[in-house]
Amino acid sequence: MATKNDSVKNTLAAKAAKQKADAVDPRVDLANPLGRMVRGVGGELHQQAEGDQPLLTTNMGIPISDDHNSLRAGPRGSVLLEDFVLREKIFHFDHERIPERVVHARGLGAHGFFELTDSLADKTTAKVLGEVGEKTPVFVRFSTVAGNKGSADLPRDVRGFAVKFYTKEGNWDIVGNNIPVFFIHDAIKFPDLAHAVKEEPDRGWPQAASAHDTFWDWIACTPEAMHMIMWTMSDRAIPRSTRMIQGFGVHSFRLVAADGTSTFVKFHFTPKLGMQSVVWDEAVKINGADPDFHRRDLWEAIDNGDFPEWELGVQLFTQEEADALPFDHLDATKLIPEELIPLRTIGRLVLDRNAANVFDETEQVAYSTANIVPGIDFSDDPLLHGRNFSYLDTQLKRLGSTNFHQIPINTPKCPFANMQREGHMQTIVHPQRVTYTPSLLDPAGPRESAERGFRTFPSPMDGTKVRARPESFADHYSQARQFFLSQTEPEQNHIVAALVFELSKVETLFIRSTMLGHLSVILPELGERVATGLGYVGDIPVITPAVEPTDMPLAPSLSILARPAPLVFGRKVGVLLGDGADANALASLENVLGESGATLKVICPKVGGVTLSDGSLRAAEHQLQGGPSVLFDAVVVLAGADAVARLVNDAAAVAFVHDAFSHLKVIGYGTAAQPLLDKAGVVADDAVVAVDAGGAVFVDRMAAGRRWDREPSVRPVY
Ligand code: HDD
Repeated sequence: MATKNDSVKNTLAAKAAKQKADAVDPRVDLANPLGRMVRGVGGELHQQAEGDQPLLTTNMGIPISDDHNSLRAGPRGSVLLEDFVLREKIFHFDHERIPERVVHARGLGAHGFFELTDSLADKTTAKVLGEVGEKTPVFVRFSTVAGNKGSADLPRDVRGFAVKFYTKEGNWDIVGNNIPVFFIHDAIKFPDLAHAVKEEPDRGWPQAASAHDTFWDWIACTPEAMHMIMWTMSDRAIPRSTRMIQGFGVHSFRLVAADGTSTFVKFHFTPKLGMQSVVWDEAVKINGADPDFHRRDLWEAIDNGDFPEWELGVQLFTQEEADALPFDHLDATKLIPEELIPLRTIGRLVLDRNAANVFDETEQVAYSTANIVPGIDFSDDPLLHGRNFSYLDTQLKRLGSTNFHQIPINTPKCPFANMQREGHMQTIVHPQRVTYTPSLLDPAGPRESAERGFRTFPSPMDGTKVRARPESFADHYSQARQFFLSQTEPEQNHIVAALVFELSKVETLFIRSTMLGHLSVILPELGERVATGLGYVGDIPVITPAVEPTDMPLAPSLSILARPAPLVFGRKVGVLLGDGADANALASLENVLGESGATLKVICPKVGGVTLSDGSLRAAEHQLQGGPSVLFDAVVVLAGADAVARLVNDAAAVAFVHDAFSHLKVIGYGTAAQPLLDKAGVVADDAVVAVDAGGAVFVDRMAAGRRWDREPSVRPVY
């Protein structure tokens, strides 16, 4: 838990100043007040200078005299085919959409940098991991998986965590998730998984939800998915913010040193803000109140100079250590607990610049697990090999050309040269005569380098061609059990509740019962609790696993709540104000929250604001209907007695307080607001805090997090 001094040290202002110094080589100087890129006479892009307003032209550069009226035969006559200005404008508009990603369609992205703090030069020749202090530009895209591009930000789903490092030796991508394991261990099953979870094709729903028959049908037939199911049913799948999720490379990769030795590596990003999730009822309501909750949160944080940061940690292990593990590290449905192979922190990832244009950058960015640089190599994970094929392939479909690497967000920031030519949308003019190697005609042309070029680690290979799974992948339940048992009690309750919710949406009874069979293999008590929650009558079917699960040591690192998190810094407090609200209490709150790095947002019955006790006017950021408490980490109610009398009869005000209580949040209140708390059913506990005398106690209580032991009194625990 961060101390108060830590938080104070980390005020937003200090952080912003520090990060300003950290900024690296942005492609576009956004300091330009006009913020617009224009083409110069030679076609080069440059920032528009003040007073340098460009002519509105067609794409052919022809100046436009009237952009609002099409060419007509008389003011009331037909539109003429001759109107090339109209034709080009509509033509371009008609073709604005490109296919959305087949999975991970909804995403949000930002620029930043990776700074190496601990060298791995003894393990890898990759410069990005060798030179301490080196800052490598990055572009990160977070995403949900199942939903379409226009879906909401908070379905129960995995979150994509894809990082493109623009290194001096080429682009290196970690295309990871916020969950360290995957549903399957062979890429051949991926289209089935995606088809099962996406909306059902005969009816077109549900959107962005796994709670339906086809998903659970497929899961019930796929025991290897059980470990991942424990994760997706946990609070990991409903994060409070993309700034508060971990990111995992999932697979084992190799690091290859100058002397040719190889070390296995797994990559973990851990958020500085700690991990935090919402509760399910909150997620459901946030999706309605603000479907852009996550993208707004990230955008605003970066815009305010509160730059999100992650530590990059690595788990390093040799072939011998891998062989000694009680499971196969090449199986992507398994993880290596930090308790078994500790994380070594080697750097920090900071996001300090929002994408300038969501389509140009976030939509067009093309990640691939196959993008690795010299000194990093693949392991023999079969899922990884399938992915390496898939990502290149999908970009051609999505972006329409083999030249998608020429789209600025995908272009390496280091020199690149080869003999690949032509293709749709070629934007580079290649003046060379020689487009092949070897050649005597062009001795200065690009040539390979045995020394600097990428070399595959010469791992020995043999075997008979076969379609088979290794026996070492066959234990599908032990790590699922380990995950469940490593959670704190509230987290276990949430997994049970999520399973009850999801399986209650499944209409086909034998899918429900088969799932109960699997859950009982994971842990008999888990199967029983979910059966109770479903009101299931009858015997739970017996499922015989290929390998009987074993009890693995508990791994607290798998829990969110067991890990320390600074729960005030970077959080938002919603203050519901009514006329006559105590100006001193508000000032104290604002002060102490500001010092702790939290933001205060004012909600009033009318957006114009309220008159405080000292006669001053305080405007609101949200009108009450548009600012429900689900949008905030903690809430406060301050209002004079007359205003409270009005709020008591406003359902939105009652719901504001009631929801905050049932979402286990810390509630601050001026004593005049007590009738509203009573109407909302608030029962006093140590997370319901009077703030008349100042905000210090409120902030201290916020640092302790949600009041989990309130939960059994507000919703059933099965
Ligand atoms: Fe994938 C996108 C992560 C397995 C095929 N995947 C995609 C993205 C992320 C992941 C974060 C979004 C990238 C972006 O923001 O543009 N995928 C994973 C992880 C996996 C995984 C962590 C397992 C460890 N994926 C996986 C398999 C296949 C794919 C097994 C196919 C064989 N994934 C794709 C894709 C996507 C994609 C169809 C859709 C859009 C894209 O690639 O660029 O190729």
